[in-house]
Amino acid sequence: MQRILVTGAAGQIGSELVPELRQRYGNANVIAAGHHTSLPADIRQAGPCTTLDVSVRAQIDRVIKAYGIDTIYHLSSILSALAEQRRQVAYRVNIQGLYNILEAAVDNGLERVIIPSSIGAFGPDTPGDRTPNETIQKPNTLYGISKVFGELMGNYYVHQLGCDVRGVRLPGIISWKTEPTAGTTDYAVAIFYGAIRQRHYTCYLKPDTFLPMMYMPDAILALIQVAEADGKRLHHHADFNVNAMSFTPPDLANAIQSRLPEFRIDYRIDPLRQAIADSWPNSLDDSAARSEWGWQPEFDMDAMVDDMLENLTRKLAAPEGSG
Ligand code: AKB
Repeated sequence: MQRILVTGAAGQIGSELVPELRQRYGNANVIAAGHHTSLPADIRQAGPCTTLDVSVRAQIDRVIKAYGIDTIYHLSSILSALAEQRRQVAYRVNIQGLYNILEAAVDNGLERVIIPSSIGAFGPDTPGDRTPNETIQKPNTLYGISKVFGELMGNYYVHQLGCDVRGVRLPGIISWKTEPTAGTTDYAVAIFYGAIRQRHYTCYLKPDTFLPMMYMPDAILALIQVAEADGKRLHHHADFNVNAMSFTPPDLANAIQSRLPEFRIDYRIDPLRQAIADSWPNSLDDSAARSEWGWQPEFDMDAMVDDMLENLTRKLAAPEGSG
């Protein structure tokens, strides 16, 4: 039976990955690490939780030993837009924290470490359409540099130190449980809050910004499938492209409008996030993930929009603190 530590458990992905892992491996075997006050109530109530600053190596060792951890899903990360504004914090969490996790994994003989990468690991010189798994990676953001660092370090720990590190390059993630606010692709979540609450949204990216996106259940599926894949079939390790759907803000607005006819979108461009988005690809070639561990997303844009509107409408109608 695995004993799993999830860092960044209060974040957009962590808050949904922890319940899914607990369902598969048992509540007591999945330890959620995050600031206690920010962990969702369902996570705090259902199983073990701990506070953990990943930039302090001794804290990681303490948690691994205290809970008998053998697998880490390392999700702590400062997202792209915030990383440009808070470089020191981004360095501490995304680079120092990741290094600490890998070193702790080797020294404590862990079985496996899962580290998500991102489309942020690509840059303006990367081919933008069906970006190959192996390609030019010269990101011009601190977030992107930290993601390339994570991929290269992950592969280095696999090949030089025999540590089983795996990861997928996630597109923008759309979800209704925990709202992300520090990234570049977050408009594709915020638009649903605007549509349900005010039937209006002001988008900070230009209408022709075409980006790869994925619905949360597929992101959770990708992380768990890559973690559970047969190691003998893997030629890649910490750097699998995964693709699901791509769209522009008007594409998404039209899909929402066909369900909520009064919905309107307008635009006020944020130069910081626009520049980041312009450096990212349109879509990814994920044939390596498909052939090495059977990756296949379940949600297209229409299925995602239906599910988002249904779940977010229910969440926003519920009394404060009930979910
Ligand atoms: C961000 O926008 O920073 C993230 C990502 C694509 O990695 N959602």
